[in-house]
Amino acid sequence: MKPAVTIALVPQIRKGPWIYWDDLETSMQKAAELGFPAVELFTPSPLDAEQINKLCMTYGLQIAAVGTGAGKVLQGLTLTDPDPHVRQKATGFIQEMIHFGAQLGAPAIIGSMQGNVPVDVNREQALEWLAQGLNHLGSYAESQEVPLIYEPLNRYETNLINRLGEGARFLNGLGSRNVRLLADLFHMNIEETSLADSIREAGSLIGHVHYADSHRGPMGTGHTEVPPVMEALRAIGYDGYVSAEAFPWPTPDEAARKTIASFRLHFVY
Ligand code: LER
Ligand code: MN
Repeated sequence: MKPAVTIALVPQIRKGPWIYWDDLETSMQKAAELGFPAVELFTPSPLDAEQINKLCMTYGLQIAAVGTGAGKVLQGLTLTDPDPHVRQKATGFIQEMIHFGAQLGAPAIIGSMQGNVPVDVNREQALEWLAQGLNHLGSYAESQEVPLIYEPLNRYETNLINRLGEGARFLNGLGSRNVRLLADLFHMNIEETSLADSIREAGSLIGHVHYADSHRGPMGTGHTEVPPVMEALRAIGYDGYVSAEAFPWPTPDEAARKTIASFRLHFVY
């Protein structure tokens, strides 16, 4: 297991749950100084991968993952839009983000780009559109030698799939075997009966973890019990990233410090 910290470069979502916000290089430098081995990027669109690779070499960092949610926030795209042209544009945008991430050795995450069951569309139809999107994008990611990460979100953000167990059943029914689950501890705190049991049940399907406390502050500031979560991740042999996607409370620097302190308290890495 390896810690990571998020950097968001989308000013329109300034109030969102990401730790660092401002300049990419300054944020990478700060993450490296605190001892993070990796950062996760949330960008409006693909950036220049060569330039980012250079920054990674300068600061000794890896890219843990790239988020695709800007496609929804900035362009209104989702994989379950009733309009086939919008679904196609959503798929195209995610494909570009997969390619961007793959050049950095990082998977792309499908979170809010999954959308919702649209009004006047039945649930089965929406899930079929989601499956089509994930199958196509999972195969594309495979051709780029990265997995694709699918994130169940809490009920206030999607009515498609809210729990890891449902997500696991859905992924097991796909044609593509290259899609993995994201266990976001904040969404799970709202939806799961037990964080640890859900992690154990999802097992090797888990490909990425978002690390935030019960109220989505940095880990250690809320009431999530971290030891059973870590024990479950160890038990399933999880060796991926545990990436701080949390509100920058009280400040980005302080939130990053609290996060790495929590990692150090609960992991040996
Ligand atoms: C959204 O709540 C979230 O958790 C992100 O990782 C996906 O956009
Ligand atoms: Mn998340």
